[in-house]
Amino acid sequence: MFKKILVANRGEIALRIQRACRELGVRAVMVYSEADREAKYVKLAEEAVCIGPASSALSYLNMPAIISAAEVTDAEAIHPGYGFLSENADFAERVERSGFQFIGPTPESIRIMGDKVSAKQAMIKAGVPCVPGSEGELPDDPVQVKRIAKMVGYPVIIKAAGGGGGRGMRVVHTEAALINAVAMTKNEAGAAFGNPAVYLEKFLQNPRHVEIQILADKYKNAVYLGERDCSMQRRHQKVIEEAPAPGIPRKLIERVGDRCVAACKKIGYRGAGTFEFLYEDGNFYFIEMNTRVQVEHPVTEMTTGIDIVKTQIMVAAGEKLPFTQRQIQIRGHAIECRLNAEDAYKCIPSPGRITMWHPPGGPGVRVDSHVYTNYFVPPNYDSMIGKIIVHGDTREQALARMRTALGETVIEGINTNVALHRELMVDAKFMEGGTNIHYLEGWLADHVR
Ligand code: MV4
Repeated sequence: MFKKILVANRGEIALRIQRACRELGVRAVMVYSEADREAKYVKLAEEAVCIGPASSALSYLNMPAIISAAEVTDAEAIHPGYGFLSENADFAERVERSGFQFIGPTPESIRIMGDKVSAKQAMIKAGVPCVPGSEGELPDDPVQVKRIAKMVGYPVIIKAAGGGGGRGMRVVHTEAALINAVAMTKNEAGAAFGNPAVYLEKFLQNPRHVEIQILADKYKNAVYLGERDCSMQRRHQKVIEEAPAPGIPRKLIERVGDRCVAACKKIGYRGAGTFEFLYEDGNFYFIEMNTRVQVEHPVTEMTTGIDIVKTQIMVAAGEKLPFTQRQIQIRGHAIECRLNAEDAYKCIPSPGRITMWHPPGGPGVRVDSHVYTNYFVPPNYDSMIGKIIVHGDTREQALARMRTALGETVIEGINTNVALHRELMVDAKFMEGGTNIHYLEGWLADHVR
């Protein structure tokens, strides 16, 4: 095992990784920007290094500053968390060329999955079900583009190879609009991602977002840890996640999970990863793979009892996966509510000083947050200030525990979305389970006040 690793992130995930290190007996070096001097994990740290000013570009995205921090503190590995440099193949490469272990997949795996065309091609080859479409970059010839779209059937969606997470997409309903839409998406993609390549898919109108968590070691062992339903989102920002996904047959999850595991083995994937799918009318369609730990990993930790962050560190250190697929059991139901420093309904960021922080507790309740009473939420970063995660024997029990937990939660001094979560936990459609990716935006439109 490593003696010391550097945590190249901030906020609740920095604290989460620090906790995993403590359990493993690994020293954690924390990095922080000038805006994060007062963060809890910095105060708790045995070692912390300031890597620059508040601006992300000059601190958490500053590769030389982060690698220098690892050098001066004699760390052996770097954990990138999520966001920032976590899915930057060039960073992973520079980390490894500087003699450190990158806690994540190889730069090559990150690069393949970062290009959505090559990711999809790898998945088709590995037998993972994908959305019907162009099976590669769209050709330049408009006659061929029209032929592909006609075969797939309208509506279609044009997506940038360099996009992902909702960036660089355009829906097309008719052949008359197709060629212009392709040209516009290519132009925007070239400017935004430095890569004008686009591909085409059948546009699914009312899908759910269901993703499969995997873990893999350096010896081609891989397992899946079940699925998460992340359909409750607004503008591609997830708000509530849960596991298992309500109403999806276990046999179907097992079939798709096995394909994800086979794909990991085939491409030599290592570390934690997530296969994102759209789920519609009983079918799974792969869309993207995330090569990092995700915000919503705790719901999977609570239903499997597996510590995903510890396992990431163990497999990066060269250990074998400590469990087989047969040993993984899904128990009960978990729900996560993301706490954001924002207006509950208008979703406008609300940074500032938290004058009172009373997190909930009790059986089956977990709070992952780096904030505390008198903590100042800086305006420079994402507005998420933490997460409440609950576990119960059934979805109904998990919902009851989340209602209780949200009822106990007191956050004063800033606006938060706690009130939104309280309303959603008693919403009839959400309580039923299985709402699609458009549900929350519709709900918010109906609840303007
Ligand atoms: C789609 C789709 C419908 N059909 N692809 C948005 C984010 C990116 N990961 C892929 N996205 C979508 N791809 C096809 N063929 C609808 C979306 C989509 C979406 C997906 C997941 C979660 C929220 C979403 C919100 C709007 C659109």
